[in-house]
Amino acid sequence: MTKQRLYSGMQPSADSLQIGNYIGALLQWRGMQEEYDAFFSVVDLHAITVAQDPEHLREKTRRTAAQYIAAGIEPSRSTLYVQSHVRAHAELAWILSTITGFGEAGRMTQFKDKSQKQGADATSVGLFTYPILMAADILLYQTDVVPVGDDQKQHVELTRDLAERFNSRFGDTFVVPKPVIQAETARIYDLQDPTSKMSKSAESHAGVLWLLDEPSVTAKKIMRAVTDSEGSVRYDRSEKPGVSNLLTIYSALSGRPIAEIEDEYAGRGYGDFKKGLRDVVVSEFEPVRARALELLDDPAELDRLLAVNADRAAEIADATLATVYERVGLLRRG
Ligand code: AQP
Repeated sequence: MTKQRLYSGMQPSADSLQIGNYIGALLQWRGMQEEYDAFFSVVDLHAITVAQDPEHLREKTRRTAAQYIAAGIEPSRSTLYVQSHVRAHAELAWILSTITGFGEAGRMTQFKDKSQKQGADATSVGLFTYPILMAADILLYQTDVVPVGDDQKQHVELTRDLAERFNSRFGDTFVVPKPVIQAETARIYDLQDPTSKMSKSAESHAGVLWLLDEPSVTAKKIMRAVTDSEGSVRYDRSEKPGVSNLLTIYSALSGRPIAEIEDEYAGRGYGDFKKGLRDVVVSEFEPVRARALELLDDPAELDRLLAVNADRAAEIADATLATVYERVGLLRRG
């Protein structure tokens, strides 16, 4: 039986990924790559929807790819590539933008939130059309499933609408993909502000656990994580967001149920609990960090791997794009 196809990606928006990216995305991707024909991209074209320093962007793109591999995404099994290496993404995004309603794109809540924060003049048209580029990413590969966080669900819904609209106007062309929404238990919050999602672009780094941080820095951040005055290790998302977040991380990385961890630390203080968590996180991150740094020591080899994977991706993407051009009625060059 042929495997279903899966597509997902991350923006190279920081030098290191954070533990939310690791638990919420990379661990799940790693687990899915056997069952699916998986495509994982570093979405650099999405990253430039906010201003980037060119040299730094190149570096962040390599670093993101290295961390995918270090976390267990195998470039010989899954197709792991850089979005801008496959030209069809930008080309299909243009075609799809011509069948997207202005009002429809304007209803995307992520755009509304981000543009409100930045103000209209600082907001690029690229940020507005971001979901259309994401639709192109997914549809180029005839994707069946898209694992995403809850906040991306609306973008996958738009992708489905565009695929259905194109298919009904121009004839069956795209597979209509389904979102696989990440469990709430995979959502990680900032250690200093445990009601906000941990994010690569957080203003303060004090509550962000970076995959590539030195172990001593990771340890310090965990020991300083915000808790509460109750003193009991108990999961209660609304009343005890700090402790609940630490329990989520502990459980996700150790593979142990939250109730079992609560039992282990019953009657002991937060200090003990945090030390236990520190050991779990540091020992999980250490080999990933070491492998990522090793890969980054040989950028030529990393670039070679990415090029081989981009060729594999382009073969599929170009075939889809050729069909799209044909269906839309673009005159092909003689
Ligand atoms: N805190 C989180 N908990 C669980 N999962 C998370 N992801 C991100 N933060 C958490 C998942 O990681 C992937 C990253 O996708 P992205 O790079 O396109 O951007 P994002 O979702 O907006 O992630 P960040 O880290 O917050 O990046 P910036 O700051 O650049 O916007 C997705 O699968 C996401 O669900």
